[in-house]
Amino acid sequence: MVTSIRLRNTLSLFSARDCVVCHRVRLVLAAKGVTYELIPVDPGNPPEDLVDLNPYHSVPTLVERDLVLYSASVISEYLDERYPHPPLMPVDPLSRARIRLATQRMEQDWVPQVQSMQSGTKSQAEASRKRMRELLMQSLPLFKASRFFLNPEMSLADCALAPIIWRLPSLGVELNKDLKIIDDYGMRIFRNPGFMRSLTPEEKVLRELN
Ligand SMILES: N[C@@H](CCC(=O)N[C@@H](CS)C(=O)NCC(=O)O)C(=O)O
Repeated sequence: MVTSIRLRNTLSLFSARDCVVCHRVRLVLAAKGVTYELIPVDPGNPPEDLVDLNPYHSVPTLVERDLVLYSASVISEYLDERYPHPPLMPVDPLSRARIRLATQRMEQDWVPQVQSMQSGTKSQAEASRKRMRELLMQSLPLFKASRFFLNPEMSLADCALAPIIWRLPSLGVELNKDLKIIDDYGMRIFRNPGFMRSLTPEEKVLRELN
């Protein structure tokens, strides 16, 4: 139940300042051109409002009047349906299922590596760097297959993936010659003004665009 929270906008997002999962939702909002109130949160010390609204106290959490959503996939799909333009999912069921599955694999396999590189011990971070390089190498054919990930147009899969690619060099995973195709893919998204709008100041400084 919404308690003490007094939100200025109809749409508000509780978000960490540098979080690959929160960034995913900010990128969906930016791609849609939706204005919203950003409520910065330290995930280790969630504010009382967030504790009241979300039983997991996790970010991202989206609030729209009486609606409270958490889990980046649930929020992203809701936003894509609520703000249909531009669409971030293909129309045919097979392509939609492929994009959902790829996004779920990113949540389960890729995001934990990023989080371990950001806040794990030195040996955990090194193991995650190695695992991340393996994941990138294994997925090279998918990056070669189409302009965006598994799709000719930008989709919710790219909103999950681009925040990961953005952080890699700052986490010690260089996109060198072997991975140039992934660097090129990232650049196609990073050069979009919507991507720049999706970044917090803390995330903006993680990379310099040439
Ligand atoms: N499954 C969640 C995971 C998001 C997540 O990992 N959030 C982190 C911050 S980057 C968090 O809120 N951690 C604190 C907690 O879960 O209590 C989602 O998809 O939204």
